[in-house]
Amino acid sequence: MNAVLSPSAGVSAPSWVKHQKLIAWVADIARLTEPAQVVWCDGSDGEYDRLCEAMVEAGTMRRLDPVKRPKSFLALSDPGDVARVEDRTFICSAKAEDAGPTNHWIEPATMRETLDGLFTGCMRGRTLYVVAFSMGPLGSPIAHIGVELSDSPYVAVNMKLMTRMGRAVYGVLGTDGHFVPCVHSVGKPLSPGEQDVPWPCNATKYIVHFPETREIWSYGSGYGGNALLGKKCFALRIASTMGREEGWLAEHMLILGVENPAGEKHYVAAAFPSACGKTNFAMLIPPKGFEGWKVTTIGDDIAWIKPGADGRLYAINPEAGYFGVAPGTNEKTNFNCMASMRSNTIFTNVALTDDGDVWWEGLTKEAPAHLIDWQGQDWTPVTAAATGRKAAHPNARFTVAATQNPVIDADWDNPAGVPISAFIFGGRRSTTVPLVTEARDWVEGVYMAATMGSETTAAASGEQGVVRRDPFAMLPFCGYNMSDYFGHWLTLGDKLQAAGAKLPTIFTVNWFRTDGHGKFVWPGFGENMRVLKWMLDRIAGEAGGVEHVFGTTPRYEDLSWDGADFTEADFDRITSIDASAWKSEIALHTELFTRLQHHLPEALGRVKQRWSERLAA
Ligand code: SAT
Ligand code: MN
Repeated sequence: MNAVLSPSAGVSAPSWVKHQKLIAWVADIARLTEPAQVVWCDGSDGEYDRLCEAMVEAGTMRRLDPVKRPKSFLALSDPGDVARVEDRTFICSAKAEDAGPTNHWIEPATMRETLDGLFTGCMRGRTLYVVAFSMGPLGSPIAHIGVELSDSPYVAVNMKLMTRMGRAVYGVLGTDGHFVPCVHSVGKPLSPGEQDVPWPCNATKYIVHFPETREIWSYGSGYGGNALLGKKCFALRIASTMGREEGWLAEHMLILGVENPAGEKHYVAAAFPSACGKTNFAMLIPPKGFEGWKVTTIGDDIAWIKPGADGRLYAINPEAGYFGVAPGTNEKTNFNCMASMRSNTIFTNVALTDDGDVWWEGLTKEAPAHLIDWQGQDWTPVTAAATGRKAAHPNARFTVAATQNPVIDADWDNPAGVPISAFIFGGRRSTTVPLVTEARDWVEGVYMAATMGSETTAAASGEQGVVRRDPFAMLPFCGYNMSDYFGHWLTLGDKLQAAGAKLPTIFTVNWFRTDGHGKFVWPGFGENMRVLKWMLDRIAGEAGGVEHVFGTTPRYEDLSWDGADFTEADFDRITSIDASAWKSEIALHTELFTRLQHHLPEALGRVKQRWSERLAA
């Protein structure tokens, strides 16, 4: 760690920073934001420990019990800063139509004026941390570099767990390498002598992207994707625009490896909206009856995918850690995740037990008799039953380095990436959408992904449980016009097919259908392995299914039920296709397409036409 006490005297960078433009930019931002000091993070363990210790002293984090949860911390956020703020997220392209109707657009010059006002002096009394990070394996041809300037030490330590961060990155950057500039402030300057609060933030929030200049500015929030700018801001919103220009894909997808007992291995990438179980799926443990099968994790949230020389699509996980939802996670739902966070973990907005450990809803069947809840208040099961108060916030998170995952894939850090055999798209739908469907071809697969709907979750602020269209699970994350994004997928598919490549097979899944009492019918978690195996068998041409209007869905006998007791009646309940529900569903597709009609690829309209005709027949 290298501190410079007087930014007004210029920013003197450590000797390992050789990039003059970067140094000049840091000086510019320091002049604008007026921090008390500038610290160039080297990414070392010592620096991490010092920053954590300082946050413990400041009351931002508390150290958990060193035996129960070694080297782990709990941070409780401001109750007004608990999730991504989609209504405060802006795509400031030169033209409104390039942001498209699904993004909030503000004309760039106007936004720059607003930001100038907000950022002037906004870091007074605070430290500006210079956080250089690589999204993807250091030096990988699929990776890209970002530099986040943040006045939050919580951001600095989370970035250390979530990315390849610090000194080594400057080696890759050299004297003139490209980086995405990311400026972040909690928006709470301190006057001389002013006492800081444990979780500084501002009621005014702006999460701003300039796709043309590949810049990110974030103000007012210290939480998750609002503040850890490598994640959704860079790796999805900015990267999706880069991918469109350069012929690759930045997707809201986990990547997992699956190996059968014969040692044959495939990689699949799967897109689900936030808080729909991507981390659980990425760390799945094959159930009884699947002895000899192995599932390994490349990534749990984001995939960057580029065509290789052989025409296949190769994926990396741009991140190096997990920022996962804690509530609902337990030894049964995700054993490997629980193992990952036994130590070296930062928890945010979970509850604190009396013996210095953490707890959240769903961790154990019975809640402890007393807790300190995520707002720092006393909590007991009795008062909770009366008031409905949750001990942990529903969007409470853990941050942990990927290397803590016992089932991390051997190639997770391979600069070349891993070849993708299948894409899976899933929403959270209590009705209508069957357990699994294989698309007949790339275009129909793109259609299915484009029209995906999902019930909203606590990952974003706003009403929960309402169905919204969430194309490719990218609705809040696409940095440009959604219709152009569909077009990009179609064009890439055409190009690869024309070159003779075999494209990944596209599937859609829905783990979330409920019975008449609102209970999930499909057990999910490890049992999803049965669906995964069916997909791989389909790719190998070895599994049956019934073709219907939208593609192919397995019959009961097409899945392997070894070790399971799932009845055919239940299977029918979650694979049945109700023609009248689908007519309404298609009407919602029409609504979506009307909204997205500017640049909407005609091929998608043709698929809808074909399906509607078949449904009517
Ligand atoms: O807050 S994050 O964007 O990092 C998490 C999520 O919404 O998936
Ligand atoms: Mn996500």
